Amino acid sequence: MSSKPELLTVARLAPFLMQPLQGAFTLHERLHEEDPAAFTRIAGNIRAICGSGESKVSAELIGQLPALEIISIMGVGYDGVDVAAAKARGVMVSHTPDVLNDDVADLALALMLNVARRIPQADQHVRQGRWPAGPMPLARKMSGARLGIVGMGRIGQAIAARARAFGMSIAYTARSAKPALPYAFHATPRGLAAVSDFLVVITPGGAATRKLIDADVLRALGPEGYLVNVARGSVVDEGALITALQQGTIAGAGLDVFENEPNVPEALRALDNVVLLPHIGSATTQTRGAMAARAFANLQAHFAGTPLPSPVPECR
Ligand code: 8YV
Repeated sequence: MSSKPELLTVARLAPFLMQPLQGAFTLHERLHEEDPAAFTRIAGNIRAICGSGESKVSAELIGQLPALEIISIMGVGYDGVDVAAAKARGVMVSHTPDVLNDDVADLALALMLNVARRIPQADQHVRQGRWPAGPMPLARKMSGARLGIVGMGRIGQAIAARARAFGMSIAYTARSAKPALPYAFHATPRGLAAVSDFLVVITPGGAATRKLIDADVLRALGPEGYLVNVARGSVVDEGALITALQQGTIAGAGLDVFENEPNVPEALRALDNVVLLPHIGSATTQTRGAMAARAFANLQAHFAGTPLPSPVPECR
């Protein structure tokens, strides 16, 4: 019999996380989904869960695991975890903030440039041999434009720092103003959208921000405005966004996240004024390696009885 703690994975985890996990734990890989009957037999032994930012860890799953002590998420977002249910049971929840700030901020700027300068279409213009027949239509300048950031946390601030180098004016909305920052605060996304050329969404997902960006906000952004979402699909009303893009209510959108990943509505895929990415905000070798190391370090610390490097705020 192994004396290693038993751990349930609730996502397809990268090999560079699976390898250390295999060394330290007896793993049950997504057994709750793969083989529910076998899962029921071993559920009482599970002491840890490891998943990704998109993983669902419901109150029901937590309820099936009487020996559960910790949920380690490899991601900064943990909106799929029922933290209240975990806390009620004394189960710790950890995540991996900070190490992905650069990558997600880089990607936000890339999406802004790609959608405004129509870089995917320009690439196609060359590849498909259309250049000799004539130039591309002119695009939209990004430098010097007005940027509105929805959510001014660590990644929001990293986006703002980059946008400053582009000479953009920066404003934001958040739960509360951050007087230490040199950016204009707006109380609502609608008010912010009305004074923005680019509206970038980088707020946590979950019930508090569900469909925060709705038809009203998009109308305020207007026909010259671009929406970029590198947060969670749930923050944007996807149906309202598709209508706004189809009708020219806004100029375009750059999206790394969607309501029902990995499924992206056909209506969105059919549009020419969007750039669509498969949730790659943190997807570099360097950053995913750092996230995996942190997710593992949280587990190690827990089972060593030492403080976790990065518990979620609710568990601090
Ligand atoms: C990843 C993310 O998609 O950190 C998050 O919240 O959404 C992403 O970085 C994923 O969690 C990687 O495991």
